[in-house]
Order: sequence, then structure tokens, then C-alpha cells
Amino acid sequence: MKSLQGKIVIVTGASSGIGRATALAFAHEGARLLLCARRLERLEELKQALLDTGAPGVHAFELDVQKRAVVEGAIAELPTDWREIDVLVNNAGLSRGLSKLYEDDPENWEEMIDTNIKGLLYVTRAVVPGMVSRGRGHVINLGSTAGYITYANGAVYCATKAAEKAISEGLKIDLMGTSVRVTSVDPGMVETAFSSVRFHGDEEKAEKVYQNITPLQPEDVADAIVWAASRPAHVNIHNILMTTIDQANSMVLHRHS
Ligand code: 8X3
Repeated sequence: MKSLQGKIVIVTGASSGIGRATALAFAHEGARLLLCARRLERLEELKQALLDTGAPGVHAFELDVQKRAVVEGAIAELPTDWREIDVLVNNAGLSRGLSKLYEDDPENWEEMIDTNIKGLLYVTRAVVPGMVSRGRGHVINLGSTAGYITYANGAVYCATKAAEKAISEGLKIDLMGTSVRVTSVDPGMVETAFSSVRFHGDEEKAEKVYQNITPLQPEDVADAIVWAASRPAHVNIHNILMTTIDQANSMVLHRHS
């Protein structure tokens, strides 16, 4: 039997990058997938890809995690056979801009804080009570090396990931005495649309970020997430800090000549 056979896994921000790879990796282990993101057409494409590879069940729905009432409604109104969520992967997140704090556009801050912190909190608040009452569950949050060491021009993005770290630790403490686990998976540079989104679609600038290094791939991170989720029920992996071999931390990078 596959390690996560029949488990219900919800992945936020599932339409691309780490979220998409995570959905595929969980399906490979026999899990049923609840996919959500803002871009429904992309989710429908992923749903088809998952079903084509023999995924046991997929339900996709549009969700903007920044909207609290929408999040609460979407989780409360899940089809009956999709309500008993076993694993929540709080993956939805983004960076916007790379500039000095005192010169940055506050709109960038709003979007990062609303998605990376408040969105994560809203989904957690909506899903975790069910896990507690069923006596099983696992919350896996996406952190970052940026949550450990703040880098130049990234104060607010780094702050959101430091908040994610604190929230994961706090949630773990608050869940003591229950069977619900909390893990933070904290990657460094991963080759996704992350930099393109950060630079508002400037692909040339985005490509330079990954030049002359071998970045992590979304599948590498998905692999760590599924590994954490497939440990025996009494084992809690608190965090997984992972980078490419070319990165030591959020400040130290080795570019090949
Ligand atoms: C992504 C890692 O260093 O590009 O969270 O900000 S970094």
C-alpha cells in the first residue's frame, strides 16, 4: 500500500511551483488532493494531469487566501466526502519587490503580509479545529531561509517568513496534547516563478537570480514535504531547512564562474 493512501491533503497555491509539485508528489503516494489557488484554469489543468496519472481523487476550487470570509466559507462548504482533511500544506505565498524599506511601495507589503501571514492564519484557523476534533492531522507551512537571516532590500518579505517560523512554533505549542503535528519546510532558492512575481514579471531580472547556480527544484521541496507527512504518527518533524549545495544561507551563495 502507498504511504499516504486515501489521506486528504489540501494544498494552497497549488497552481504552480512548489504547490503544484507537492500535489503531484502526494498523489503519487495515494493521497486525495484538494487543490486551491486564485487561478482556477491552471488548477483544472493540474487536476486533469493528476487524474491522468491515476490520482485517487482530486477536487479543485478557486481560493484567494487573503480573503478571510471566503476562506472560512470555502472550507465550511467543502463537499461532505472532502471535509476530513488529514494534511494542510500552507504553500500560498509570494514576494513583491526588492528595494529599500524606506523607498518601497507599501502595496508590496500589503500583498506579502496579507498572503504569507494573514492568509496562512485564515486557512489554518479554518482547517485545524476539524483536525483536533478528529484526533489526527498535520499542518505543513512553507517557510524560507529568509525567515532565519534578513537580507538587503527584503525586510518585509523576510519578516513574513520570520512570522511563519514563529506561527509554526506557536501552533505546535498550542496543539500539545492533541495528535496534530506541525512542520515548517524552509527552502532557500527554488527555481519557480518566485522571482518573476517578485519583479512584477520582469523575466530578465528574474533569470539573473538563478544564473550560475544550481537552484533547488520544486520537486526537491515537495519530496521533503511528503517525507515529513509520511513519518509515523508519533513523529513530528519541526522544521526542514534546505538549500541547494550552492547556498549556505539567505546571504551566502556560490555562483559558478
Ligand atoms: C525564497 C528564498 O532567498 O529567494 O523564500 O528569498 S529567497
